[in-house]
Amino acid sequence: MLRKYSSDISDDDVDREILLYGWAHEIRDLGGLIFIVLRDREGFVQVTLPKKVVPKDIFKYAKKIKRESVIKVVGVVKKEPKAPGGFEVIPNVIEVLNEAEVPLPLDVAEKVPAELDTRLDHRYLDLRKPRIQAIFRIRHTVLQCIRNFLCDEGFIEVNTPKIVSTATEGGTELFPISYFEREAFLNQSPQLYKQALMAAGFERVFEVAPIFRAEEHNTVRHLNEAISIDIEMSFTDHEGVMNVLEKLISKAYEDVVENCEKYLDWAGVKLDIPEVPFERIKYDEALEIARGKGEDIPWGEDLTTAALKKIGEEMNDFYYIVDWPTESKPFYAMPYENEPEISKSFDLMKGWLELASGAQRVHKYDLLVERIKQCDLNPESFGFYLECFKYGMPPHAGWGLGAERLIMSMLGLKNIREAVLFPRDRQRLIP
Ligand code: AMO
Repeated sequence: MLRKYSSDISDDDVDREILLYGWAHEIRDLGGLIFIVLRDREGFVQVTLPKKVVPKDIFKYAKKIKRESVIKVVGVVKKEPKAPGGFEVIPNVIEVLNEAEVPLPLDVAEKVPAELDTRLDHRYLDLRKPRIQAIFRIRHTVLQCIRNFLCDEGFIEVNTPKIVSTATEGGTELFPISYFEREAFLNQSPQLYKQALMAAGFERVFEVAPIFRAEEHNTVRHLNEAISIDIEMSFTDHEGVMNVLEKLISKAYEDVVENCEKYLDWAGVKLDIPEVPFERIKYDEALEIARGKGEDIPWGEDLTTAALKKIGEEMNDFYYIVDWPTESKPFYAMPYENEPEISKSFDLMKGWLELASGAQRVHKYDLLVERIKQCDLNPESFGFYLECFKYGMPPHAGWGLGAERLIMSMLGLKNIREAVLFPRDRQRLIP
C-alpha cells in the first residue's frame, strides 16, 4: 500500500484503505470515542476511533498513545465535513513507531505559548509547528526561484572560500580562527573573490553561502552567521545590477504567491507582488527626511536605525537609497568621476530594513590602492586581490542580499532568528 500525505486525501479515497505516517499532534479521549489528529509535513488528518466500530484491542492501544509520538495508521477514509480537510480515517491498524516522552519540553500544538529562547533551545520541536515549517518551505521556494532566475539571466553559481586571510568589509566584525600556524578569519563576504572572478572572465557569477560577522550587538536584524546571496556582473554599472535585483525580488514574490498558497496560509501572510522599477531616492534626500524628523546625522555618516525608521515611514514598500557618500561605503565602491565624494552605490530597503547593498566597483588599480589607503587599510594585505586589477579587469558591479532579511521582511517576522533553522547570535552557539 502506498503512503498518502494528509493533503493528498481526496473523494477518490472514500471507502478505500490508505496508509499514513506522522505524529500524534492532538489526542482527544471522549470515553466512547477517541480522536487522534495525525500531523505530517503536509498538514493534518483526523483519525477517528468510535468504541463500537473499531476492534477492541486497537481502541485500548490508542488510549495509551502519547502526544508527538510517531505513528503509523492504516484505515478507511470517510467523508467528515467537521474534520480538518473534510475527511476522517477509521483505523484498522495503529502502530506507535516511536513513543514520545512526557512532558514535552515545548507544546507543538501551541496551546501553551513559549518564549523565542525556549523555542530555539528545542528548535526541532518548534519546527514541527506548521506555522514555523511554513517559513522554511517558503524560504526554500525563494532560494530555488533566485537560483533559477539568475541562471536564466546567464549567471553561473560559484563557491568561494570561507576561510580567508583578509577582511573585506572594513576590518572590524571578524571572527579569527587558528589556521595551522597562522591566523585566519571566517569570511565576512565573498566580495574579493567574486571580483576576482570578473578578472577571470566569468562575467556573471552568483553565490548563495554563509557570511560570518562578529556583530557584538543583539538586535532583531543581525545574525553572526547569515546566508548572503551575492552577484557580480561585468560590463555594467550600479544601475545594471539594481535592475537585476528588483526583477529578482519581484519574481521571488511572484513564485511564492503562485506556489506557496498553503504555506502562506499556515504563516498567516498575504503577499502583494511588488512592481518594478522600485523607487530610488538619493542619500541626500533620505538624510533630509531624517533630519526633518529630528534625526541629527552629519553628512557622510551611515544612516542610524532611528533615521531609517523615519525614512521608512515616508516610503512605500521597496525602495533604493542611492548615491551614498564615498566615505560611508567600503573601498571597492566606485566614486562618481565628476563628484568623487559620492559613490555609485545603493542599498535596497523595505521599510526601515536594509535587505541588500551593492555598487559599481572601482576597477582601476591606482584608484583602488588610493581608496584602500583612504579607508585606513594596508594595500599589502590585499595582494592577490590587487593583482587582479593589473592585467585586464573589466568594469563591473554587484550586490549582496541577505537571505534571512528577505524572508523576514516578506513574512513580516519580528525577529531575524525566526528565518534561520539554527540561528547563531552573541549568546547562542547551541543547537
Ligand atoms: P553588506 O555588509 O551590506 O554588503 O551585506 C549585504 C547584506 O547582507 C545582509 N547582512 C546580514 N544579515 C544578517 N545579519 C548580519 N549580521 C548581516 N550582515 C549583512 C544584509 C545586507 O544588506 N560586499 C557587500 C555586498 C556587495 O557590495 O556586493 C556586503 O557584504 O541583508
